[in-house]
This record gives sequence, C-alpha cells and structure tokens, in this order.
Amino acid sequence: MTQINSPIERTKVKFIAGISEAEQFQKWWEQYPKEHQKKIPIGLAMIGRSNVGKSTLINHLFKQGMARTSKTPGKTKEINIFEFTLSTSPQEKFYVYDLPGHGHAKVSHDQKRKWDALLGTFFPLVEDWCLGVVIQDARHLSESSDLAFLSFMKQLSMELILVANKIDGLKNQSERHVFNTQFIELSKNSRWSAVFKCSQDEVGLQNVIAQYLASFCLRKLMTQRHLPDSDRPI
Ligand SMILES: Nc1nc2c(ncn2[C@@H]2O[C@H](COP(=O)(O)OP(=O)(O)OP(=O)(O)O)[C@@H](O)[C@H]2O)c(=O)[nH]1
Ligand SMILES: [Mg+2]
Repeated sequence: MTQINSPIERTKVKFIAGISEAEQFQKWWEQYPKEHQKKIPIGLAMIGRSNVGKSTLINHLFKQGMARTSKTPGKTKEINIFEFTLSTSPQEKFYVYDLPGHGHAKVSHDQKRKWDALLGTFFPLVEDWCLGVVIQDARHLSESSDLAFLSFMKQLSMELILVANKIDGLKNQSERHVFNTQFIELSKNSRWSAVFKCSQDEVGLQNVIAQYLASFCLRKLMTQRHLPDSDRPI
C-alpha cells in the first residue's frame, strides 16, 4: 500500500500563546479585525474529554513534545495556540488550538466556570474559520459530556470531524465488535463532515487525518481569497 505523507511542515511548528482568560482570547482574536476577513486565522480546534489524547494527537500530527500530555486528566488548562504551515503553501500560517478537556469530574467549580467562559468565548469567534476535531475514546464512545458538547454545538455552524481515538485499547474481538457497531451508529450523525479511527502508534491513520486537516485549511484559504476586498474603495 502507498504510504500517504503528512503535508504539515513539522520543523516549522511554533508555540504562540497559552490563554486562560476569555478576555485574553478575545484580544488575541481582535488583532484580526472583522473588516479584514482575508486575514482571519484559519485553524483547527482539538476538542474532547479530558485524557482522551488531544495533546498527544497534536504532538503526533504537528511536532513531538510540543503539547504537554499527562496520565492525569485535566493537564491542559489553557487554550494553547500553535502556528503551522503546509508544504503546499509554506508562506501561509494556520493555527491549531489545544483546548482543555470537558467532562473532568475532579476540576473545581471555579476552574469549570473559567473554562466555560473561555470556551464560550472561543467557539463563537472561531466557528466560521476553524475545524472542530472532536476526539472521543474508542472504548467509551458518546459519554455524557461528549453528548453535552454536541448539544452545545447545535447553536454553532462550525464544521466538525470525529476521531475515535485509542483504538489500540480495544483488546479483544468482543470489544472491537462493540466499538464497530457504536462507531457506525455515531458516524451517521450528519454533523460530521468526516470520521476517522486513530491511535498514537498508527502513523498511517495520523497522516490520513493530517491530509484532511490540510485540505480544510486550503479550502478555507480559497474562500478567504474569493471574499470581496474590504480595503478596496467602493
Ligand atoms: N493507549 C493509548 N493511550 C493514549 C493514546 N493517546 C494518548 N494516550 C495516553 O492518554 C493520556 C492522556 O493523553 P493527553 O494527550 O494528555 O490527553 P488530553 O486529551 O490532552 O487530556 P487533557 O489535557 O487533560 O484534556 C496519556 O497518558 C497518553 O499517553 C492512544 O492512542 N492510545
Ligand atoms: Mg491536553
């Protein structure tokens, strides 16, 4: 089988900022005023329950060691923003957002409120220019916080894909059978523009996902290029 290569330029990925307050994200976003839509950041948001492997997937797709990972849920406490380029258009910058996980029982009430405010500001701002990469644990698909997130997304038009992660954790035929049945059912949700399986050792699957992410970024770039030029005198 032909190996698909990743279009992401891994040596050029850069950490941009770690943002913990809603106002701080709003300020970062407002560097790109609405009137200059052609400059609005095009990006990818890694979404999912705590510990599902969002930061690990970022490291595999973009650059090893860049996002912090941990066995303990609740590791990512801020929106970490990384900048990347694609081999097909090296002069264009795109962004990947590593988000705090949802559904972590041990997080304090105050921390939850802060994250809700942060993400409640983040999603409506980025929705038109960002792909939501929704990561679920293959061993526990559609847990209550995954469903709550999808319900929240009903108000937004953001394009979403599903990644069923940690498929290496399906240990026997029976677990794989349960997963396949649930995955087929979940894939029928018309909200997904694509669905993928993945795990940290599956380089081939990661490269297929990287190709999809790149095609989203390039598609949005074309959309921006075809927007009317707001700087042009009428
Ligand atoms: N078996 C297995 N473990 C994985 C996989 N991906 C990540 N992990 C492990 O899962 C744990 C959590 O990974 P993270 O990447 O930190 O998870 P996260 O979703 O960023 O978690 P938060 O930052 O707490 O929201 C770590 O111990 C990883 O090594 C995978 O594909 N398979
Ligand atoms: Mg994380």
